[in-house]
Amino acid sequence: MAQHTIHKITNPASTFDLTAYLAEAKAEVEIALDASIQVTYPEKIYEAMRYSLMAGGKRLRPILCLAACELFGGDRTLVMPTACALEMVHTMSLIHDDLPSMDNDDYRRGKLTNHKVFGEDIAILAGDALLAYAFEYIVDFTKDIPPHRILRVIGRLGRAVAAAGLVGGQVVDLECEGKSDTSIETLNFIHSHKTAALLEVAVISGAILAGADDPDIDKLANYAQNIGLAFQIIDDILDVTCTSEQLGKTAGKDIAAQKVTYPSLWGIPASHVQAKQLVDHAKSQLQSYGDAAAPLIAIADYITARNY
Ligand code: GRG
Repeated sequence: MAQHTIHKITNPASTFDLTAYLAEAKAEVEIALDASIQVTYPEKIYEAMRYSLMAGGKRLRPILCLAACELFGGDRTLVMPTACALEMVHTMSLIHDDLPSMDNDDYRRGKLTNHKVFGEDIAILAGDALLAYAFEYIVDFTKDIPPHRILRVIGRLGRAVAAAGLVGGQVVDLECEGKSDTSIETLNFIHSHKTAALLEVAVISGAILAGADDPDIDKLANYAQNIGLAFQIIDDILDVTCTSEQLGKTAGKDIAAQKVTYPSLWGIPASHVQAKQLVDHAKSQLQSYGDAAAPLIAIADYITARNY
């Protein structure tokens, strides 16, 4: 019975060309992001915002938003402003995470970090400006969608970045630096807030804007929380198995900061097993959607297969 279920879940993704899907969606997102911010007076801040926003990255959060919208029959152009806003929020969180007062990193996405190029003062302000602009951008550029859906997305995005989301996760992460007795519960709290919360709002905002109902949104939230934790487990593994060149940021940071991570608790092989279980659970949430869920199922598999 279990084997039959797994066959049904993985089948749609097996013939699905994820590489082509990701390349096409990423190219569309890059064009939309490039058009989202023009450099005007005072140029320095717009240049700092654009520097990090256009620095590359997988664009996973916008792509999840587009894929969830398409699952419910929406056209991806309708949610592109929200997809861009998600990347703005993600980018600002990376800028602030890299600051000397936080992770103090010199490289991100293969380039010097924002504060290394523009100075710490401007990097803080570039993050602040990207965060505020993300909300403005959703409001000003989302067209042909009922306002109550847009309001719901704005509320969920606010919650995902504030103390109940990224900020809360980051606070506990900072508190745990150097503490070798950090529990698995605390580690899960950190990453369900720091990493999974934004992935969750990325997926559900696409679904909300496309008109999905509450049971569907719950399933997608569950899917996203599970891929979020799996994503973080793989991130922790890559931090110890990859070089800085491969990662585009300083490798080995977790050990240097004496952080408890999934591989430090479980070891690498068991961490892979846990990540796969989370991904299988994520995919099981999408069983009822059949072939239409192939992109989201393939993205879940990619989370554990990725090597950067
Ligand atoms: C949100 C108001 C506000 C402040 C920021 C600094 C901070 C509070 C939170 C830290 C959030 C953080 C950096 C989480 C890590 C998430 C993560 C796994 C990032 C890497 O994501 P990828 O691999 O990166 O998708 P690319 O570069 O591909 O986009």
